Order: sequence, then structure tokens, then C-alpha cells
Amino acid sequence: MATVNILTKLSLTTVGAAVIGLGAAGTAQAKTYNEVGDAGKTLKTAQSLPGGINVIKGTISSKNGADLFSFFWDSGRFKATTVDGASFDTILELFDSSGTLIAFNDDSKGTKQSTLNEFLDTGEYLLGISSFANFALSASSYGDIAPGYSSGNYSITLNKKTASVPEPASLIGILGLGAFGITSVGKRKQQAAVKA
Ligand SMILES: [Ca+2]
Ligand SMILES: [Ca+2]
Repeated sequence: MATVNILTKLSLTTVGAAVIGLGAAGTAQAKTYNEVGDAGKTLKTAQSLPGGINVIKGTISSKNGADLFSFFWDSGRFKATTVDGASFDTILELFDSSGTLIAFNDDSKGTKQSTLNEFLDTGEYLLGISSFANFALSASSYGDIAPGYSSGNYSITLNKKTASVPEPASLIGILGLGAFGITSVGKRKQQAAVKA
């Protein structure tokens, strides 16, 4: 019996630690998304960032390459920069979910690296990175204006973490970009409903 009690206590302690861990992650430092393979450079081939990401690491592997990342953002200031995160001549561009250009930057802060600084409504956006002078007028038009001249690894730092991806098939999706806790409660309620 004593063994059972110890095991119960151990598992409760573990659960408690996990909950504390998740709570701390909300205010923690860098949470990095590493490009998987080579992200596409069109609206349809963009790579989706999960929620909770504030650093994106990847590679512009050919001079004319571009990487697009889609993400959700809770309303407020959006900053993204490759300053101190790349050694090649970067361009950063921001598009809305339909691919329309919102903002772009080539050089910032006296460097060849780029910084975006926009105020955004809650919603889905796309962030594109390429090398000068591979600008895109829309999210699927990289390479249409001018070629790129350099390539290399990059790290893009955001001012806060990406929002969670809404679940369109659930009530949570209708309610909007719920916090992690709300989503968890929703899932538990769904599971409970299935069991009942
Ligand atoms: Ca890439
Ligand atoms: Ca640049």
C-alpha cells in the first residue's frame, strides 16, 4: 500500500511540474522554429508556424530563393528583424493571408539586415525572407521583379510569440484565438462529451 501511495504522489508531482512548465513557457525567452527542409515561396507552399514561436531559423539556399512562413498574430505591435541574425543582404516582407503586401524592409539600423515594425489586427499573416533584390509585390511573386544576389543562414527574431492556430472545426475556432488554457478546457469538454 505504501508503494501505491508513493507512486500516486510521484505522478501528482510530475503533473504539477508539467503545469508549472507550461505556465513558465508563456513568459520565457526564445522559442525557435527551425525551417523544415526548404520553405516554399508561394502562398500555397508557405510553411505554417505553430503558436508560441518568437525566433525563426532557416536558410536561403540559393540566391533567388525565398522562404515564406504563415502565422497567427494577436493584435498589437509586430516586429521582426534579421539584425544580428544573418550575414547576407536580407529583405523581410509581410503579407496578409490573401498574399497582399503590407510592409517590406531591405536595410535597417545601418546594416544590410532588415526590420519590420507594424501594428497588426488579430489574424493570419505571412512573413517572407529573401536576399536583395528579390522583392515580391505579393506573396506568390518572388523572383518576378529582380534576382537575389546572396544567400545564407538566417535567424528572424519577433518581438512576441505567434498566436495559436485556431481550430476551425470547433467552437474554440469561432471564439477566436483562444489562450492555451481555454483550448485545453475545450478539448477536455469535447472528450468528456464523447465518453458520455
Ligand atoms: Ca529555405
Ligand atoms: Ca538588406
